[in-house]
Amino acid sequence: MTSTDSAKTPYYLTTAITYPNGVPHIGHAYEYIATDALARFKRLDGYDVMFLTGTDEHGMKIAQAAEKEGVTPKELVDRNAAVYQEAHAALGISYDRFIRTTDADHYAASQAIWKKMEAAGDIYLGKYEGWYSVRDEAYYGDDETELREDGLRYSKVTDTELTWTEEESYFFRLSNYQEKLLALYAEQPEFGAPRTRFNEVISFVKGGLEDLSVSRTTFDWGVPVPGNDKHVMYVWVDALTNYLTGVGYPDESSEAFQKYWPADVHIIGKDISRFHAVYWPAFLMSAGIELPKRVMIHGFLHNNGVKMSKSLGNVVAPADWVAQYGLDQVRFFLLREVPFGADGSYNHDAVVGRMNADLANNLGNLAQRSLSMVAKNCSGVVPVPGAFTAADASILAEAGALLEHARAAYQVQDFHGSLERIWHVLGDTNAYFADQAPWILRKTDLARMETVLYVTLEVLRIVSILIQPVMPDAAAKLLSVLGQGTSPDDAVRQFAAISSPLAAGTVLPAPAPIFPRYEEPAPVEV
Ligand code: ME8
Repeated sequence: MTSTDSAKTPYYLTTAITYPNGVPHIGHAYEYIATDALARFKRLDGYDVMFLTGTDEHGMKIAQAAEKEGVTPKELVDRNAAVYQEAHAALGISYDRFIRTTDADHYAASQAIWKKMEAAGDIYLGKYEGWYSVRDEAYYGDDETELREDGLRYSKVTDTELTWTEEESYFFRLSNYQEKLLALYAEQPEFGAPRTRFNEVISFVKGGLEDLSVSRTTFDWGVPVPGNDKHVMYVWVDALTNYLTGVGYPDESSEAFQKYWPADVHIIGKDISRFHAVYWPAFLMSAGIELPKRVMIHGFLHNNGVKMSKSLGNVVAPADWVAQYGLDQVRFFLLREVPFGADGSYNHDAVVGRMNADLANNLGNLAQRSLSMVAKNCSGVVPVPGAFTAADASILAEAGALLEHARAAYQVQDFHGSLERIWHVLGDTNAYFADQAPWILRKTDLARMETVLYVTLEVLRIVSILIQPVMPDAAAKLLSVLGQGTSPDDAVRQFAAISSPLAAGTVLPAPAPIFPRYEEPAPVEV
């Protein structure tokens, strides 16, 4: 740690950890990219960021997938964790640690929290009888299940097949936590978001909580229960604990734990809100550990409105998308298209629409047109502006307000809202550029042309700084053609000095197009 780090405010954020029984899809990519954008924003804004992601490697689902393939669970997770790490690299995910729940320090953390819950009197041995979904690694109450025409029982909550399970099991006294959880939700209304999804969690808790079965004896692919090797922990006990392992738990006096815990935000999908906003705070309360500040629940992405599934063959690999459209384009599309928290849909035409309208036209063309005019008519140097007219001042004020807007939006994970506002300002700047017509001023009023070009470049500078978290490569290229440095230190400095205007006299490199239009590949002749 450098001396400057200790002066920075810590910010700890996490994604869910993925089951490595399959391959990553666009839904996973969506969560990684959103969390990554937030991590990048906070780093630029001067925070000391800890960003944790990884794989959830225990449990019956993994054990069954391995058995089907005729490999050991460890072989399966080693192979697939690498696939997930490649996906992270392809998506430009700037995590600080990729945790695997088979990491040795994670066993220690999981057993430590178990012992704390046990010491608090919240764990007892009993017998479990009920409906279990292997797909969800979750138990469902009778009223949450239904018998369907195929003779099988399904979860009404997630549509997954259930099996009747009876075994000796340790239980966690979740029933003791109903009032405490409701008090938490009332005292910290920001604990869960968005409100509609959080309200579903609250109603679930108001409906009454049953004790939770937290161990299994029918397989051994898990963290052993301390003091009883016949049992492994229920996979969610160990999975949720990853957020503690990632910052040094069980060593609560460690520098990492002291600095980063409690987490600022867990970013997760809507299917696992109950685990994060009910079980997790209850486990932590029992163990006497501080609670995370927020659980942000995003929606699901569907392929053209249809749920992704292997059997439908509509699962898109994130790396294929990146190869087809470009990394920054994919990151932008996912965060711009769907308000974070809502469900959304993607298809080829929607991606191309965003690429061509928002990126190539509204941003790329504006940059290309203004910068090539500066190259031709101002000797490639940022011109000195004259007195600003009302139109100039208005557009500069709009751009100048973007940082505060972005800060507020990122604080509540409203990535879509931040991008929407930036593109609104770009739309106004395009209208301004068209109204002012600097290509006509070139013949009639050179000084005025210089002012209009200056104002346009200044908006582009502010926009480039603020789109870095979403489109790091394209933003760096834009900053470079605007004569700005592009090292990580430059980025933090420029962000802090965003309100210092573009310096007239800055020498600009030759402009280069940043966002090419997407052209459909020509049909293959036969
Ligand atoms: O739930 N759209 O892992 P997972 C958007 N191991 N998000 C989606 C999605 C979709 N179509 N499909 C899945 C698990 N997700 C557990 C988490 S955390 C302690 C343990 C999201 O691989 C999903 O909601 O099934 C979750 O946040 C993440 O992808 C991993 O899902």
